[in-house]
Amino acid sequence: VHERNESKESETTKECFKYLDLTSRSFSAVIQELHPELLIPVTLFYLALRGLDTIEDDTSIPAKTKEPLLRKFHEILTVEGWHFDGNRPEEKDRELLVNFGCVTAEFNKIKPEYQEIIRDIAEKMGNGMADYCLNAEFNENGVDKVEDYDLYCYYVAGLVGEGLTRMFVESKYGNPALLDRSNLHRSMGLFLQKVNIIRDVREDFDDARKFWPKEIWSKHVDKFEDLFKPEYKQQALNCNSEMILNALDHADECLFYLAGLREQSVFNFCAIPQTMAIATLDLCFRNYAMFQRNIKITKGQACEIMIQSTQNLKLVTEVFTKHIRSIRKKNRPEDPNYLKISIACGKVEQFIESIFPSQ
Ligand code: PS7
Ligand code: MN
Ligand code: MN
Ligand code: MN
Ligand code: MN
Ligand code: MN
Repeated sequence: VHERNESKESETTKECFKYLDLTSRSFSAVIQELHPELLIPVTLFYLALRGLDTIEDDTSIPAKTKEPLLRKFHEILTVEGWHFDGNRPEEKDRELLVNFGCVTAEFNKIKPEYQEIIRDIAEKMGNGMADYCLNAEFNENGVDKVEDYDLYCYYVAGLVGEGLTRMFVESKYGNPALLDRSNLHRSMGLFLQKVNIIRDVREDFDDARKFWPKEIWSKHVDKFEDLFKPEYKQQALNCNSEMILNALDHADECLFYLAGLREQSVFNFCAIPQTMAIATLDLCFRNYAMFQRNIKITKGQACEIMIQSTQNLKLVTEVFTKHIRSIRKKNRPEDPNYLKISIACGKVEQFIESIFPSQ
């Protein structure tokens, strides 16, 4: 929709886009097509939170260093030249924090209203991350109740939905009514985060991180690690179904949120991750490979989804309908959540039917 004008960009702006490319795979392309008013603010928002997450994810940083870093990260954003080289060398996005000076330099140049939104969300997220990752119980046993799972996802993703919504409204490219619907922007974040946690279960387990709540997995296996043993294949699949059922609950609110967007580049930016997420959920449903290795939708599928997600809401709902039907088809009566999954699919289908009646 819009194109960056590289000839007019400063050196630090170019550096920020370099780190956007290096750290995001999926977000970089959609962010770079945002309306010029939002392009740099959203890029800096992304890089700030990516920096915060790179500190959170690094288990080699001792708690006494990590806690103040997470809690004070929002203050660091305005400290010209601040950077951090305390990540372990293998940490994926270490380079971003080593060269964080380009982010702080650009941060001080954007409209104070955008600075304030980024600062506020980074403060809330950093404190939320600190509460979790410094809790011994969470580190040893993972997430306990579904309520704790929702709160963790709210800190790392629901808050991103809030911050982006505030930016859209600030720029006048978002409907101010969206600000009063906190359940909607929270669902936008939670749906993405939950799909990420479902899909990455194997990778996270290999890193000794458990995000699936005990309240759910304990209904299927005695120990979390049993999910990865071939003799518990059916239990693992049923547990996965219950996690997917939990995530599906957010799908209708995501579509409702998308229905409130008017500007095309903002719509595309918001819609693409959501259609990718529903396609990923479909790929994961009753797919045992998830417990053995990392799975991903194919490049071809991703391309097709991108095209369908950058037109209008009708085509976006068609992507959702296609994957909801596919989930329904794979649903099995032997699954303890068979009925609930069928009802959850029905709820999404009915919502779509209410906005686009078939006759
Ligand atoms: C500011 C665009 C559009 C209203 C870095 C976009 C990690 C799922 O942990 O690398 O490496 O497996 O796949 C993004 C709502 C957040 C939620 C969250 C900031 C949608 C730091 C995305 C992204 C709100 C915490 C994927 C939340 O990362 O995960 C901007 C509206 C960052 C959004 C993390 C995860 C993002 C995530 P990991 P990924
Ligand atoms: Mn993290
Ligand atoms: Mn991460
Ligand atoms: Mn990551
Ligand atoms: Mn993940
Ligand atoms: Mn990832």
